[in-house]
Amino acid sequence: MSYQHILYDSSAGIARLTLNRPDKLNAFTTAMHAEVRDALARARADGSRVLVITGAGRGFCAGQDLADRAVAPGERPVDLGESIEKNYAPLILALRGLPMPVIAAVNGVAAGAGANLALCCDLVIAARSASFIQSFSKIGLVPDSGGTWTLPRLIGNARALGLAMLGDKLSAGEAADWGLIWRAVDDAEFPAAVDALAARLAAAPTLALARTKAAIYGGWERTLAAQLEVERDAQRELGGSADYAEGVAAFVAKRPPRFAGR
Ligand code: T3D
Repeated sequence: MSYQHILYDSSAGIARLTLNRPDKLNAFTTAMHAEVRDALARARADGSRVLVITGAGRGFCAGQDLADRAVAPGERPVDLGESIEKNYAPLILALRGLPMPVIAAVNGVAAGAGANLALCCDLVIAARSASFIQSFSKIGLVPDSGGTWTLPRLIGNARALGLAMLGDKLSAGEAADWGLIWRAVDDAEFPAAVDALAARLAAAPTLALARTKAAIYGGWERTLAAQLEVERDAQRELGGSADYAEGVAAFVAKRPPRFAGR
């Protein structure tokens, strides 16, 4: 598939997906959703060990393209439930299910589903000038793309409800202080910080990170006893992995490990 609305490349184990409709702050259209789906399947298949998602231009993503939602008086509105079912929900689940770390490199404003796309990623790093807006209430919707699930888990009900009901802009710095994201970094340092984070994760034991991600997200649904079983099963599997053997050998030899990701 050739891409009109995103950019994708993968090298040295690092896949980079750039939402590329900068004039519209990278708002999602149906066509862009299809391209992102394709790119995520590529990242799974092409040997990538980390995925970085970012936006072209001054925004990260402004959520759904609202120009596609305007209706003339008397015209039937688009079935938003169908749009969620076909596009937004599969996107969030695909990102959560990717067996590698996913970095949201939030270069600018992230609004609506764009904010929740970022927040469903495993590590969110944002430029200090970036911001997060749950803009749904401004247009009469609920936070979607996992927002009502993710926000209270990350920051508690009080802050989740404040953000969701008021739709106010939260700066990257505040988001980091609240524990909503991993880090906010000064704009001048942002590209290098993203590259360093991606390179570090691309050299990490990918299979162990994939199991870590699945265990942590799945843990919200389990009892402690059930979670201990998940950890046991993961250690049983990982104990037979090439990366574990390498990690132990490197430790004993007092040298840096060279993980193959399996
Ligand atoms: O519909 C479904 O399928 C259900 C799922 C819904 C998921 C959702 O995401 S609903 C929420 C949709 N998003 C929004 O409500 C955010 C709308 N955008 C804004 O509130 C503002 O643009 C921002 C706060 C994000 C940024 O403001 P600012 O002042 O920095 O930029 P701007 O001037 O508003 O936007 C720049 C351009 O991008 C502008 O285009 P123009 O006038 O220069 O041609 C603006 O119209 C366009 N743009 C920004 N966001 C969207 C958009 N165009 C279409 N859809 C957008 N969401």
